[in-house]
Amino acid sequence: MKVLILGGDGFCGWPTALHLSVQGHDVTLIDNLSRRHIDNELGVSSLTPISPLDIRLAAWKDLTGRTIAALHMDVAREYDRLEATIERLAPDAIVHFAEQRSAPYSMKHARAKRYTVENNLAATQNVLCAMVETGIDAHLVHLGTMGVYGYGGGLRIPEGYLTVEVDDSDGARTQREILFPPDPGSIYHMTKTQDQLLFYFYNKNDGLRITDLHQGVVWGTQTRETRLDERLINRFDYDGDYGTVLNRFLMQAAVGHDLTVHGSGGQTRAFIHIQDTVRCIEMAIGNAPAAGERVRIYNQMTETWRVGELAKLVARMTGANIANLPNPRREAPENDLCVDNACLLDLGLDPTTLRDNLLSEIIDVAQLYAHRCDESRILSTSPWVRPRPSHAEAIAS
Ligand code: NAD
Ligand code: USQ
Repeated sequence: MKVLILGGDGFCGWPTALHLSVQGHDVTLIDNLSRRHIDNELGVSSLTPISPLDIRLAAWKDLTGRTIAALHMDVAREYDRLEATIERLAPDAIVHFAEQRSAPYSMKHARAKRYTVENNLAATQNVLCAMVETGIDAHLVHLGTMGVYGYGGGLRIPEGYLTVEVDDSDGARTQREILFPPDPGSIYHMTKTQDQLLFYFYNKNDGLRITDLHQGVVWGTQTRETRLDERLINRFDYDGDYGTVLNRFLMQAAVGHDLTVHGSGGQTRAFIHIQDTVRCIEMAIGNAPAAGERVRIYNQMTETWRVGELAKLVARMTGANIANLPNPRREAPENDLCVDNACLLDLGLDPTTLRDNLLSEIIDVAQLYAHRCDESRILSTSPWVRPRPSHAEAIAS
């Protein structure tokens, strides 16, 4: 299959490019390196020493004989080039990772909020528009997020669609399937809820074939392919904006920092290991929707954990201290989360769950590169709520 990967230099996109290449797919990736630029802007860098993209690609060719083509392109701002590229390559599948993905960064300041909305919505809109204008019948696989649903509310979260019973125009009760009501908790998550509407429209109006993968928090760093050589190593974000919770706890334990639990740690989230991410994408592109099918939505997660329980697990393994810090986010201090993930399990996903040996592997990686950690950048400080007196009173009541 010809596969175009948008955002192929990122944490999920790079291992996906290697995984699909090793499966025999003809892979081209596009990236504008904005993630590396944001690291420069924030004055942080991946804990692992990620190579420049051209070195990564040359190493892959040296080691496997396989070529991955790459284009430096801004999917949100270079529409004409994107359309011409899709026309020229005529991909069978397009995997879309090319969005600003940090919730804390998206709440950091006005510029980051506006950038996140403009970048993410324009990127998704441009891909969809280019698919229609070129007439290329590719299958679009998009990385969405579990956060579109708002983490629970006491319901078992279905895979995208909710069956509701409503009155019809004759007053009789009737059942309808609707998109699960969106309930985003950050500007970033809000862009993913808006992506869903773009997919709904382009699928209904233009018949585009789309799979939206509502992914949980990804943990781990290496996959089978990125482990082959240090030049292929995957990024490991640990800073207060881009580091995600379990990887942060594991690296914090490795460098002797307290584990930074926000609030009581009662927040429950869905998780998936990076090896399962790449496998899920392989399965999604291998099982494209039929012509005329509505947008497929899969919940791409394998287990749920309370943040505080994760901290206790890491503390038990390593002897690290747990610090319950004031929560910079506006989020429920505690929630239950029950998620239906039958679609990917039915396609053959064999979940990689939290196991000591995998957790230890991440601690080993973190210890190996601990000298690259800037401990002053560990705490998460991007504020969800600005000091507006009337609003603060409303929240308090
Ligand atoms: P990442 O930031 O590491 O990778 C995204 C890549 O896209 C980066 O290399 C960036 O340079 C590129 N990019 C961004 N905007 C672009 C643009 N306009 N044009 C071209 N390239 C652009 O993020 P990630 O962790 O790999 O996440 C990938 C996708 O998966 C995101 O859409 C994210 O929302 C989703 N996701 C990630 C996680 C997670 O825990 N990492 C969990 C759920 C969903
Ligand atoms: N948390 C802590 N301590 C920390 C970091 C985080 O207690 O040091 C808490 C947060 O307050 C939050 C939870 O852990 O309650 C998860 O935070 P996170 O940073 O691991 O994940 P999140 O901001 O939700 O975003 C990540 C990815 C995003 C993806 C999302 C999937 O960055 O791209 O969409 O996970 S999900 O959470 O399922 O929506």
